[in-house]
Amino acid sequence: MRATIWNSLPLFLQLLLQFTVLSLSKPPPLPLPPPLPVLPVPTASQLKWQRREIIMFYHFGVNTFTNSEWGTGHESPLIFNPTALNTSQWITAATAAGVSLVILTAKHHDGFCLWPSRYTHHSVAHSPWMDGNGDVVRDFVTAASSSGTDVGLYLSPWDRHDRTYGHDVAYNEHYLGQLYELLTNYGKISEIWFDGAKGANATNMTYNFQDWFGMTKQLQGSINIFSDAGPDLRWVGDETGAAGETSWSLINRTRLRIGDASLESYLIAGDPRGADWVPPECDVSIRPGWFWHEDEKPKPLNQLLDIYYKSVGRNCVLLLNVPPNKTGLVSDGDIQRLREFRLAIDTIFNHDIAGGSVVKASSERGGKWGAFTANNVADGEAGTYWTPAKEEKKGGFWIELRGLNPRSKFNVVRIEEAIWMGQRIRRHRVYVDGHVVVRNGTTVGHKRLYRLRRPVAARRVRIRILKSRGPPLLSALGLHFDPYG
Ligand code: FUL
Repeated sequence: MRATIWNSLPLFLQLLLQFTVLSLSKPPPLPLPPPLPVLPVPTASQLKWQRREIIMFYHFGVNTFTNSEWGTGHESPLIFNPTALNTSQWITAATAAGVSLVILTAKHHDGFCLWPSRYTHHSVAHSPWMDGNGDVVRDFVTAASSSGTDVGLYLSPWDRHDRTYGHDVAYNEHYLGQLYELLTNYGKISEIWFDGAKGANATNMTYNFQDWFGMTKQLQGSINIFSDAGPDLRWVGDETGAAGETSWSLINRTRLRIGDASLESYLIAGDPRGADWVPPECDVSIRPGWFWHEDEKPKPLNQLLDIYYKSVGRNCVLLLNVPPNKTGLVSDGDIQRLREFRLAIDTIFNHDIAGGSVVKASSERGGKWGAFTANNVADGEAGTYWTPAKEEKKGGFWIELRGLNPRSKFNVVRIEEAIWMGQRIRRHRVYVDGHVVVRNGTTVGHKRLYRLRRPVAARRVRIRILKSRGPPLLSALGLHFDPYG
């Protein structure tokens, strides 16, 4: 019966019906997967470190009591006597500033150890503090872990106290012995600082860095090793808290040498052809000195904000030093400044004028129903990104925020790359309502912040990417108002 009705239909209707049934039963098209990464890419530990944005340093030791920056190594341990040392107070100061990783100078150049190292008499064990039974490193890691804060340690290679210094085998053994104590007795250590500094007249000494790095990774698998030459994090090349306008996480590790001042400009900029992912860390002190001095004061808020824009806003992590004082506490003035600093950052960045706006791009990988649409840059999700479908012949790739509220003024532009897929952007330009506001932009990286000269109101903001290592991947584009300028 059914066949009879079917056969009685005209042929064209039969074909049309067959075609409709077939196309309705076809499975929906599969979404395009992400594009290939552009190597090198960060490790999980490097990525975690980068997302912290601000971390904290504590310089504390005999210098705190002698009003000096570089101790001689001849200080008596008897001078180390903080009357009210409270590492929980240090950590509270850090968490109030939004910091999730804190680094302590376990041993500075003077060789005095803040833990009772069995390889020296020059330590807290021979000081009057807690009758020689104290351990600042222990107190520090305990206070940090009870607030969920990660810990890093600084162990100065240059040691002006130990008699083995200058004897290559003996001192490398001594150093490895101390490093072993720190990496095995204090739980998880997230960062280790191998400082390249030494005085011009320092005794000649060859450090066996490869032995140190090897043992460190063996004992703490997820640690990040910092030094002038990485292997995981590199010095930014200055101590002013400012990265370069061009700031690559890529570099060629084979070109680096610890303590070589001639490499500073290479360290600052990094290298777009670098084979290794070794991102820059910007270390700077909240005060003029690294150690506490009675007559010094914390930097004003606007200077700290400037540092933030020039470090975090240039693809770096800011390592901010806050030196505890003679009593063993972070001074009230520094705590107050840290609070103001956090409040200022939150005030500026918690409100994004671009949030939820319409976003258009030169093209979108997988089309407008794909997973890589332009809207991803304004969805508030760190893990999504826009990437184009194809090469653009003229003018490069572009992405544009549209339909912005012309009454909402902004003076900060924030651009973020999906760096877990490789750092790519080499040259870009920023336009506000068709006018160029940033002409010679270079790298972006984890975060690029531009402070405009004055607040503007606009309907459109466009980023043009003129040169890139492979197709660009933008994870965020934000517009903010900074009232502190
Ligand atoms: C430098 C050292 O000489 C300073 O005293 C300070 O520790 C700074 C973080 O690194 O190289």
